[in-house]
Amino acid sequence: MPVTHDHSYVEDFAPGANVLPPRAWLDDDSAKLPLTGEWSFRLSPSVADAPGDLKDPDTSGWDTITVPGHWQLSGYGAPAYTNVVYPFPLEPPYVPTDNPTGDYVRTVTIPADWAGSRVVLRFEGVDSRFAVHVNGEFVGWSSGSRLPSEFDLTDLVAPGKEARIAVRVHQWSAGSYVEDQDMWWLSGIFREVNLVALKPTAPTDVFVHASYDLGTGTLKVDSDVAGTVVVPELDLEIPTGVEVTATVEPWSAESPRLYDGVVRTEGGDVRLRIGFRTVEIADGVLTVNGNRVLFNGVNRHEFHPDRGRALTEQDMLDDVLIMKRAGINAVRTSHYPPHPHFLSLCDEYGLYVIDECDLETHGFGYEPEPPKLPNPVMDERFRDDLVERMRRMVQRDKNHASIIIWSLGNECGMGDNLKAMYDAAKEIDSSRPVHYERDTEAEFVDIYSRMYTDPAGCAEIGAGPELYRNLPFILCEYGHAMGNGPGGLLDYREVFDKYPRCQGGFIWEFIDHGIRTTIDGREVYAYGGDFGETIHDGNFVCDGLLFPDRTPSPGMLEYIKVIEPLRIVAGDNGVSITNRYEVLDTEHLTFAYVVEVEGTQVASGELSVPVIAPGETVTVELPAVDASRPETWVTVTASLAAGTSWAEAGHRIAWGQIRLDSPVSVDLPAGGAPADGVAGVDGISVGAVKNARLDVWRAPIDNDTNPGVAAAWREEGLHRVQHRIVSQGERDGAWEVVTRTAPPQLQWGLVSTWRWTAVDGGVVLDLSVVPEGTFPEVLPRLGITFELPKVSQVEWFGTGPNEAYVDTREAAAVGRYSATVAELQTPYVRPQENGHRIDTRWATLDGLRIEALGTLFGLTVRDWTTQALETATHAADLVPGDTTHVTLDIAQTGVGTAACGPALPDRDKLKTAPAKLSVRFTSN
Ligand code: IPT
Repeated sequence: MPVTHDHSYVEDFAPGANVLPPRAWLDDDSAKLPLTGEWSFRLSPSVADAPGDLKDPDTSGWDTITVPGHWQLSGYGAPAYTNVVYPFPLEPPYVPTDNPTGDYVRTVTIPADWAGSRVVLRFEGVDSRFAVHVNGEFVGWSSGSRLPSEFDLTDLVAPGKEARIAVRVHQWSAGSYVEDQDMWWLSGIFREVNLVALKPTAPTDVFVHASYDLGTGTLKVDSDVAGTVVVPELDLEIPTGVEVTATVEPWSAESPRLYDGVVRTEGGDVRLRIGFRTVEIADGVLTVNGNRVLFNGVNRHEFHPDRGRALTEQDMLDDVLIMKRAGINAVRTSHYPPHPHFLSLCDEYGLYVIDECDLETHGFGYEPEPPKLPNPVMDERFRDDLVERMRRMVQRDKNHASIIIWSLGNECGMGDNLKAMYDAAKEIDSSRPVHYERDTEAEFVDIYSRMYTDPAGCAEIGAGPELYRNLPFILCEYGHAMGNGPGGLLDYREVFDKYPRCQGGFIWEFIDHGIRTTIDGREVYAYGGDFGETIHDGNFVCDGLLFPDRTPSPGMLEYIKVIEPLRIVAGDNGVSITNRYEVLDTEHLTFAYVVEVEGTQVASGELSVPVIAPGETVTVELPAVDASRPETWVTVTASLAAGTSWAEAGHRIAWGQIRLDSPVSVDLPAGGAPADGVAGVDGISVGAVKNARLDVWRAPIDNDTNPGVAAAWREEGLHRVQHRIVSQGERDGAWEVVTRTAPPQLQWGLVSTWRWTAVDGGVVLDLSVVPEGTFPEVLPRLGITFELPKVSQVEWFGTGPNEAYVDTREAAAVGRYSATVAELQTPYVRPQENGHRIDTRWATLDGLRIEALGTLFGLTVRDWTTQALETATHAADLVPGDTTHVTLDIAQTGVGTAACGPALPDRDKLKTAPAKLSVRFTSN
């Protein structure tokens, strides 16, 4: 079929054509006809193939598709993931001719009572560029995937008559050059579409200005159609455009006080939810209502494993509730404005928002020099589009109390277009500061921002008011949560606590973007490459605190503990409790204590704690307990006294654990007769223990792989060591086996002496390991591994209930726990080392009891080998066999965040050195 359609708009630098000026998202009385649901749909593989029949398409042979949605998740084409790189050649504004193009057609009847109103067709989000035809006429086109677009159809439709709407959506466009965010490329009409009737007598744009100062709120509501502003709770009734003051309670993330208001006009009402709050920057500190804000934030992409970025309101609520329950107080909407409903939820439940524009051009590089192409933010041809994107976001979102900062976008380098965006934002709204991280010298931004700086680097900024114009400093991204991690979060918190200017940060990122699909008959969460992409970035798309199904990963539990609003630690003669809230005292909390001896509860009760004001610390005496028994621990918990909109009464807000006894070192048992049948490295027979060997390898975690740590370990041969029995025989009352563990070809080794001593009901192993030769400086782990016939239940006394490593142990409490082997595994989307429980005192694995004598061990139990874990590409690849594999670590290297961030600090590395382990094996 000949192409009669003009597609030149696909490669146009402009933001759109015939699009109405941007305005605020309003809860108003305008009649709406939702166009969600089924549309006729046809996908053409390229623009060249897209039929030229849009004026009057015959849709009889077409499929149907559900709007909102992505066509790649509705059975057409496939998702593709890249982080920085563009999946098409860089030659703006051109895009490949093989440009999947989806046609959506739907017929609606314009309600008869819309006569006299302007009829507007509103799209909340279409990826990436689209043209609209109505009743055979070309209406216009727009771009900016995560921004709304409106078209005036008044002259093309008639009330009471049918209107045929045809929307042609292109996967790639000139707009794709500025939408290079780290996420799946997913196309289509993925947010709602509405037909709206705008009465000439009703407002179409309203701007609420509501500030707060020392008990007084100042309110002014501008409206394009004059009316009366009514706030019943404040007894206010004032004309639009007039400023008034009243005694109010302020809005903040912790106390999200909203006042219902309404703008009354002849043509209808606009409902308002007014939050009085003032954002200010003075002396290097950003304040809300005069209080320093500490951002305990996350970067949130919109994601659902089945729906992609087409979220339901329930998905959005789920995210908000998860955040509130976790103590998260801030969201950066990386890297585009979210669905407007999400922002309304942030107003209502209380979350500070950095609203970020739909902009990233990472693949061009930050400062490209000729002959490289300029980055679009330096390229004048993109300016109108970029400035318009900023205006569209600020106009849409300006009435949300939760938004306290605008952000220009992410990872574009520097260029004049950014300054123009900054100016455009300020022209509309001067009340909010503007953020942009790549303004690395703080030339024009209002907040100094970095990503992935190490704690020492943050401290340097904190200690140097002369740096970066003494602007408030945030980490817009840190604590990269890919796979097992992030480790070392406490180090950041200490810096944020010490320097007022260091105002916290936003973990990268909230959720893993694994797409639920089936590979080889097994359900998996797919990542880059799983859909046959020729260019992709693998599992870098799975770097969230939540797994794709929104269950928390251990990283989330760790973050919850690190940011908790109370600090509960040992104090002089009791427990010291610090209130770290911004505005709340502790009146809404109840305190309780539990005393346990070796994990068994011996006392519990309520703890009477005086009301603690923000920033204050109290020390409370603990009830008298007999602290003579080993492993006597008291756990103090603060919980919600009453239910809130986001959690039930009893929800845990903070906790702390204090050891009451003084740990004593345990005497190692004296030697006895040799254990029967102990055969050293080839398999000892303590009960059913088989194949005890020294273990130095872990299935590399993402934080080992990406910075090349794992590659260096492989160079040292750590992944393929061999074992040799050097000698064995009875010696000094024990069966002594000397082994040497070493990799092929290399000359270093670990010489281990295994002394097995029979004791009542079992055997004691005293292991000592001595490195020799030019050994690697750091080991992934050092311990022993052995096999058992399939174990069903594991009980242990140590840290838990979740996995804990040397740098991710804040959320782990000392206690007695029980789990199946399956429950001990953490299902990272790409399998890797997991499930370690640091500082285990003893464990029982069905009939076998293992007890630490002296140094505690790290416990790992799995139904597959480390090698199986290492070679699996998705969690579903791991299938239990008949054998359970147990590792007792003397120590293990920490996990860190090096997949994107600073290298693991030396402190958390396991340095190769002589080491010892003593454990008793008995039948349970
Ligand atoms: C940083 C990006 O801003 C973010 O979108 C994401 O890609 C993250 O990295 C990695 O997951 S950019 C990085 C080069 C510091």
